[in-house]
Amino acid sequence: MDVSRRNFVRASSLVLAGAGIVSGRSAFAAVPEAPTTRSPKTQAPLVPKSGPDYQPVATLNGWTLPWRMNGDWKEFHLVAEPVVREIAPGMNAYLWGYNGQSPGPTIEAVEGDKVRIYVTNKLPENTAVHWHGQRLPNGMDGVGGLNQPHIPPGKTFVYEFLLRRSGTYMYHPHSDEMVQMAMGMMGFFVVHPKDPAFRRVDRDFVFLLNAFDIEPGSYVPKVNTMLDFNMWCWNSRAFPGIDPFVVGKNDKVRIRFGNLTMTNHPIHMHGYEFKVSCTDGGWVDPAAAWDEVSIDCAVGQMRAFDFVADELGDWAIHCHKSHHTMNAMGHSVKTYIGVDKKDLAKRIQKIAPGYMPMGSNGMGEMGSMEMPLPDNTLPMMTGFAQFGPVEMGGMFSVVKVREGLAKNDYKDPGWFKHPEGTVAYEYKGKLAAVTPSAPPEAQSAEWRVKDPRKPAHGPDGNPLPAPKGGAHSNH
Ligand SMILES: [Cu+2]
Repeated sequence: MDVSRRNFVRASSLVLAGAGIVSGRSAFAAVPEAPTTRSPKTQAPLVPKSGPDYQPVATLNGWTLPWRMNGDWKEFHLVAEPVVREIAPGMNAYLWGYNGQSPGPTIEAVEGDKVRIYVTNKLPENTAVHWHGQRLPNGMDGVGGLNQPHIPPGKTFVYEFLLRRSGTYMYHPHSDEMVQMAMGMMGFFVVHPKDPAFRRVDRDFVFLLNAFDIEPGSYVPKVNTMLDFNMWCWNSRAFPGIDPFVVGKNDKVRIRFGNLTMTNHPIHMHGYEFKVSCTDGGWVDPAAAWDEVSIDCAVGQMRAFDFVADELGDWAIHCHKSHHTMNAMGHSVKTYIGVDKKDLAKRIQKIAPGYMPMGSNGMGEMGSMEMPLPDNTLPMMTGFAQFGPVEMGGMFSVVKVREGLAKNDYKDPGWFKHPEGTVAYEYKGKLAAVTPSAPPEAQSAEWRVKDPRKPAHGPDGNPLPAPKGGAHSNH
């Protein structure tokens, strides 16, 4: 595990303590260590070395927070702090998070555990942590001012509660909440069932949906944005920076996510139908679950769905709002479909070398462009796979189903090797002439430019002819 330690308590004490070998509490520092990581890679799930058995979750481009046992308390230490997060190769964001990353590490424990969570505030302002979805004493609910004093910079607060229900939860600030969530502060919280067999799966993936508004060429999110975000992320990563969901053939798979953006996200997976198995309100009775291929996740909600991975392949998984599978710069671009801009491009290139016209034939061409971009900016549509540019960004990844994977092998297996005769192919025979359905003027737009200071005359000095019926003109 790619994790460094902030203080002198060694990783091994986690294991020893859990196994009950260390008995004297004086062996512990007063406050448990706060491990930290700089890596944005998906780290190996943290298999429990003691206590009830469970299948640990894989946090997409993230990790699980190690803990120690102190008597019968499971102790964790979160540090709220500024972090640098790689959104995808080529772009870093200056965010706020926990223990070196945004989102913070996943907290995993078991139904019936007593958890003690230390929270140290290394931010320049107050914070507080709310444990979204948990049943707990009111004073542990983490709403600054309402349930507890805010945690001032430099101070450490302690939260203690019993995990009464297994399920899918998250944590996030409830203190200057808009700013702190816009800066990336959030984390997943999974409570495993006490009965190791209950709703058990072979692979269990978790991630949070989050969004940022980061101007191309800059590093810090604009925190007052309400709707017009330009980076649509899973665990503060955007395609092609989001790791694949690697699963073995016939594995029982669970994918869980929570939405801490300002809009809803219909999450769509190709190749399978699935059943919603859990929300932040609890487990869905199997008799009440129906088949879906997309599930909408509203703001502040969490959803988990289950399926059996019996179809091999590279299956896309993405938000179905098409603007959410795009990176910055995609939203304010004018529509130029049907406009031939070659001549215009040549003229602009005289004053702005490197200028590229966008989208005469749609914007798919953007996916393969090597266009000069401001520093620290991701292309709007990008990513390559075995058949060419994928023309995506934002909330997009791939479920890679392969034969013969070892139990906890999450390594990217590369692209799917399609059996012969199972890939869409070009028809090379003769085709009858295809008559276009649309009239000619709808197939290529005609633009006329009028100088408002002059009468509408053509370059020859004669009045411009009336536009042909239906043709677009800005006269
Ligand atoms: Cu979306």
